[in-house]
Amino acid sequence: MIQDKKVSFSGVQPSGNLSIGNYLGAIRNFSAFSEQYKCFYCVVDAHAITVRQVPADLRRRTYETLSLYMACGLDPEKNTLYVQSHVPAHAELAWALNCFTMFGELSRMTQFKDKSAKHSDNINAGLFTYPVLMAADILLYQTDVVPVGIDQKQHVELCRDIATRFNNVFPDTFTIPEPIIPKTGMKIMSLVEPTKKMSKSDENTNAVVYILDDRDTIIRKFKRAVTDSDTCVRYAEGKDGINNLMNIYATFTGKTHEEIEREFDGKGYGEFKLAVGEVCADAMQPVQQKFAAYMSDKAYLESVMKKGAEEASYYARKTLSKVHKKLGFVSLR
Ligand code: AQP
Repeated sequence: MIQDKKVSFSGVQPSGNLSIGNYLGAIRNFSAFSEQYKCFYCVVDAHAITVRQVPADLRRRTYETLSLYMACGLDPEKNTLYVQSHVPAHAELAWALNCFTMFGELSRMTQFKDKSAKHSDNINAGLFTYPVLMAADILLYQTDVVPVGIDQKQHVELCRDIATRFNNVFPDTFTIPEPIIPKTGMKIMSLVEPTKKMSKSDENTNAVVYILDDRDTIIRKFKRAVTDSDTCVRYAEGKDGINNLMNIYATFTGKTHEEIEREFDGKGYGEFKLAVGEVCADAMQPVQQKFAAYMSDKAYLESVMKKGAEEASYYARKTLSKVHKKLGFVSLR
């Protein structure tokens, strides 16, 4: 609890142009917590370097991700918005937590398996211990809830295990967090390989709809989305492409699968795909306009980063000092 409020924490990596997966699975849900919770939303640049990044791109995307947070409705006066590398306590707590995390646990993480297969030339220790840094991100703020897409559920569960293990040795150190997974939009799939998650770092840009894609590009990508040889818009096993498009349409419109099936009864896939593209483009337009305004004011963005880093550091240092004291580190006053 901070100031009698429960705490919400989440983050997004500036590892590519943000996708509608990041938007529907995570960012658009963040602002729902702003009134009732003390919210920390972080641009997790330290996580991004587990995969090689072009430094200039990483720097630009850090500003862009912060701008997107605000364009999606996060008010920096009501939420602590900051950049992970500006708060060194994240890396410091991660070290301590590494010593409470088992090799076997990290070996079982599906994201590690996927990313090490994808980046077989660079299976670095950071990629392996990524979930420990994520646990530190969360536990530093005595977080109660973590709004994330379902792909991150396994990491939040590991975070809970690490915190519980630490608390068993040193009672009352960490709050045990709960993942909050949205009912719809929890896993948006690739438009080209709909059995695979839509990822911002996918090399095939047709597989991903980016938040900042223009209207024509969004509609073109949906028109080309892989479907099946059936012609009927219905949610069913084996219809991964259509199921994904129905989920995207449902998440943007709030309609159920049954309502969507009725709406497109007797209509072909072409008409349905166009409708999905249009609702997505309509939803992205105001976000894009606000994004452009924020990006044109770098000084303002830096002032938000600075204020956020100061606020976050204040709470992070409190937890870190508690941890160091419990571990037996000597503190100098
Ligand atoms: N396809 C998705 N559907 C629903 N939610 C998603 N998220 C990511 N992809 C989808 C959610 O977005 C938040 C931020 O994710 P991240 O940047 O920390 O990393 P990620 O989960 O690894 O996302 P990407 O897009 O796949 O990034 P890359 O390509 O760099 O690995 C998280 O809450 C995540 O669940």
